[in-house]
Amino acid sequence: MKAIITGVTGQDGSHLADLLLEKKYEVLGVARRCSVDTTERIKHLSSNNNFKLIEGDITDVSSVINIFKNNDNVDEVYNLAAQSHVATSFKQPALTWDITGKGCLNLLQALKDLDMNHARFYQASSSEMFGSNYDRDRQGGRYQNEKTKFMPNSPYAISKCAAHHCVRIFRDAYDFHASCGILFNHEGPRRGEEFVTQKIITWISNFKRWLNKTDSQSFPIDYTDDYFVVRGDKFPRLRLGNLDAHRDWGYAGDYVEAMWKMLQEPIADDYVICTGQTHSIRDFVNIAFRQAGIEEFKDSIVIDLDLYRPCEVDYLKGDYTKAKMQLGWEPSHDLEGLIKLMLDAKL
Ligand code: NAP
Ligand code: G4F
Repeated sequence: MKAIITGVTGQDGSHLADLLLEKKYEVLGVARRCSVDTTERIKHLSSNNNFKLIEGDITDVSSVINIFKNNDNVDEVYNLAAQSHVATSFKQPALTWDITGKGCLNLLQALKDLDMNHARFYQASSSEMFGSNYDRDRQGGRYQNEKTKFMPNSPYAISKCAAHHCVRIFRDAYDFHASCGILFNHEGPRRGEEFVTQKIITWISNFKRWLNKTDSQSFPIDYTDDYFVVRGDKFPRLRLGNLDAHRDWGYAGDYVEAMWKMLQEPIADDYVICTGQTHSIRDFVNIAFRQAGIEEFKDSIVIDLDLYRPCEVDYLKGDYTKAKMQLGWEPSHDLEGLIKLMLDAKL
């Protein structure tokens, strides 16, 4: 089997490449040219003969066409490439649209024009598409599943909705085997440091190192508005935005397994992938500080209004019943386990 992965240098792309290589696939990873090395997450694959990096950018139609023309026997295409940072999408909305929205159309249209709809297609849709919407269960609890209507709240989410509907149209109109995974937040040691979970975990590990270095057992810790200070040695306090938003956080390694399972189904379809549990950012902070043994510092976080978003997604809690029934998929990590995994990797 041969697969193409766009976004292979990202968190999910690197996990998916590992999974497909384990399953004896030939994997082609698409990476765009950059002035610095972006291949940290796939360094361990550099000597694997079944893995090849190819240069390409999904906003550049001719580069997409060339990739497919040169690999017209490809069995599966996974589109994971995106400008995936929601806050950035408010600052660079048109770029986000070009990559996260139109990029998906470029891939589908190229496959169609090249008569390559034999290749099964996966699109990385997102729980961000639900925005401020949810349904209620019999007890009044809020949740989102495949039937919940999208109400996007950011340029990123709008772009993902457009891509999601493109997939549906190519499935219905041109007989593509194309599936969307509506994935809720998923994290792990390979998560980028600009996302809130890894930002907190990275800060904790640096702070603990600083505490050890300064011999803070013997000397008192002073606080300024922005820093901890021990004997003139300063360490920046953790600055966060909205701590009240709720997210359904799972482990990225589990979620790429679901992507692969979707493409093995005889009929293409869309699936919600999540844990079914929700926690606030404040809960995440509390658990992480406790697990790291620095609970007494958890109230020293600086709330930075500049880190609030113009529009927020307040509450995400998924229902993965369909994925469980049809794909036999279930998450393996709860939030405690996920935080432990991320802390162990950093510490
Ligand atoms: P990520 O770490 O930000 O990775 C994004 C990848 O896209 C990177 O490899 C990036 O390459 C690549 N990319 C960006 N622009 C590109 C372009 N123009 N052409 C080709 N490649 C480009 O994201 P992730 O967390 O792995 O997420 C994977 C996908 O799932 C994304 O589409 C994301 O929107 C979606 N998603 C993620 C989550 C989550 O919680 N992680 C949840 C739902 C959906 P560079 O290394 O060059 O930047
Ligand atoms: O970690 P985040 O940046 O993830 P967000 O916005 O939920 O998006 C992630 O999950 C989506 C799936 O639902 C993906 F589609 C998307 O690509 C991405 O992977 O922020 C989580 C929450 C937000 O409510 C944000 O306002 O944390 C809040 N937050 C509070 N302080 C912060 C910060 N987020 C970031 N990034 N940095 C902060 O300092």
